[in-house]
Amino acid sequence: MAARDAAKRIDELRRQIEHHNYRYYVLDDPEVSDARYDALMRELRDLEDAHPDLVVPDSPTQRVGGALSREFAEVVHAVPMLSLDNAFSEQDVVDFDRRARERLDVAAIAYSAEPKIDGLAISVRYEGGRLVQAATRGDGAKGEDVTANVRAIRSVPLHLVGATAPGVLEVRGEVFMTRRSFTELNRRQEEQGEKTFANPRNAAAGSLRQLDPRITASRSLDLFFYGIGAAEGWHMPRRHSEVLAALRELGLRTCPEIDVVDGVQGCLAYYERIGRRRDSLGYDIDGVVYKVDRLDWQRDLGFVARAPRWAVAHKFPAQEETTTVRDVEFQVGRTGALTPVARLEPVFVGGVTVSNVTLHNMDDLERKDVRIGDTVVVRRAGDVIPEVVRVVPELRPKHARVVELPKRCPVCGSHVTRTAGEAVARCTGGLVCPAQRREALRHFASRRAMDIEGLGDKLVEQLVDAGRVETPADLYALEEDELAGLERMGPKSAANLVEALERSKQTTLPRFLFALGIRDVGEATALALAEHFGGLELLLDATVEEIQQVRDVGPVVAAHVRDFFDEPHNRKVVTALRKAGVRWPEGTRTHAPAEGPLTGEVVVITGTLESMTRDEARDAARAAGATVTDSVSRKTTLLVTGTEPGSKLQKARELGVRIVEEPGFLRLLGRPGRS
Ligand code: 9MJ
Repeated sequence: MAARDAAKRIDELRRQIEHHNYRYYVLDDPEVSDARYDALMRELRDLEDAHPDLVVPDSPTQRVGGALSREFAEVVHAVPMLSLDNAFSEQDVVDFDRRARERLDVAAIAYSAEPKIDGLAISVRYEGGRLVQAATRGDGAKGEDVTANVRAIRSVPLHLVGATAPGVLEVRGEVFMTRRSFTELNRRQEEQGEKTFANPRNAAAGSLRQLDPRITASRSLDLFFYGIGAAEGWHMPRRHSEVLAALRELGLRTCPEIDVVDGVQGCLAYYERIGRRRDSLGYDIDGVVYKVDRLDWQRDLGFVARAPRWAVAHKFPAQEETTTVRDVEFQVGRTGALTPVARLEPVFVGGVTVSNVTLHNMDDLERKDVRIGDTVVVRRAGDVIPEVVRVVPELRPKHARVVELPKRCPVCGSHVTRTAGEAVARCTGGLVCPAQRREALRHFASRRAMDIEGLGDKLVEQLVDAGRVETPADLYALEEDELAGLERMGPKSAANLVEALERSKQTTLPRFLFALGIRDVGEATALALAEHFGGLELLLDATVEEIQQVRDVGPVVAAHVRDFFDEPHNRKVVTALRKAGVRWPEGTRTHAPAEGPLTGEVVVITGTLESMTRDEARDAARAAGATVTDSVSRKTTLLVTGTEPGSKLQKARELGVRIVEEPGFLRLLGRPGRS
């Protein structure tokens, strides 16, 4: 291409690219796809490569320059950059508004209400429409020259839009990083073994203060403008809100959440509104700013020290604070899981005082390397449960103590196990641990376990609260008289319960094993264990390897079984239960005869059946020789469907499992008829 044509095309491309930047960043309304935009940039770059003499510093291709060799130069702000007074309560805002009205001698003030972006204040100077300088706030009077880096921020125009640019315009705004860019940056940093940033603000600061603008360019910073400093040759509007509108027309991006509100009530309503949306904005804000909208009133109000009397920052409660870890204790949950909980020096964060915070499990605690005595960053965002974000290693005292998993349960003294590959540590005293008592008793009495009719959740709770029952064995010592005295129990139901307890003693080994509540031992596993060992004695003394011989039992479940019976407390309860008269026919295969019409089938039952309950259907299938499981897998050979079968049917179809409906199932059982 001839030089003349090239110059023309280059000019055109630059104008188009700047226009698309404006549409994208300021209006948030792009006209072209990213691909089209990239194609324009590529064409411009190619042309400039072919005609190096046509390259100018403020071409869109020249945003990112080479590295600075020295420190940042000092910049004296033509008009000092302000700081804001803070309001920490509604009362502070009410007082601010009252003082302003009294000084102005007016009844009501309209305010520009703006999110307070949690970033770094910056001043950008345009001369004749061209970006010539950008500086940090510094001490307000002078800052650092970060022009090369601010040029690398894509939402900052290198040229102002429109034919009549002001002679001089210094605009003020906040540089920040979106949460998404922050997460992405930290991911990259981690991948490359570089240090990660604690929060988006630090990441933005670290990225802006790079001597090499190529690094800044790679870190996706953003910028919202919110005011002006020096202005020459500019028609000054009458209101702050009009200044913001004028900035947008010049191609300068402002925060879309900014609004004009009436009086202090309007301010507080805005605060509530933005506060509710705080977590969904995509960037961090630490409060809202109210500015008297009329500029003549701003002038009348003036300044105290360096803060204006016409603006105030209404802060949100901080979402992150530091405090120290006094101790770490372990709580035991209903299922025996041990949870480390940090006891903190109480700290006010996210609007509440936090003195305890869960560390979830040992993996989490070890990954964060939390030690007793450490200083930690605690975060509470919105209604989310407070958490320890990280330790501040620089503040770790010499005597900081590593947290160790207790060998014994802090509640019942039983052994604690932590299976390799599992994050959670557990108390093995399933039958005796008070923390697990209710759950254990409920399970023990349930229909598929010992089937103690009349012993519901409420009653279990009453008996435990009254201290009458600690382990399942204690159930069998309950007497009619004392039961009759309990709330909502009459003599009749007491007699019924004692009878049900008596009846439950005659059980089967699979039911008994299931009733013990051994971790991961469901009905199918209990049955398999019972069939394999034939009786309890052999199982009690079996090694992990021997237990693993049982059908469908892997190393993890085998370890749970072994741990359970290794715990003396549990064995004592088993002995006590047998002493109380709990018995089963030894050596027989109670539920699964070796042969039947469904021998070899692995059956799943789903949906509602008409002629029997699902439990009855499972028993019938087992009695017919089938193995019954809960979920459809590759091993499943037969799916029995009732009405509303749900997702299991879909899965079975995908796996090509044979599917029968109720009549077909009854035929297979050898009892067709009804239906
Ligand atoms: C922030 N940080 O978003 C001001 N700010 O006005 C807004 N900061 C400010 N305004 C005068 N929206 C001094 C600082």
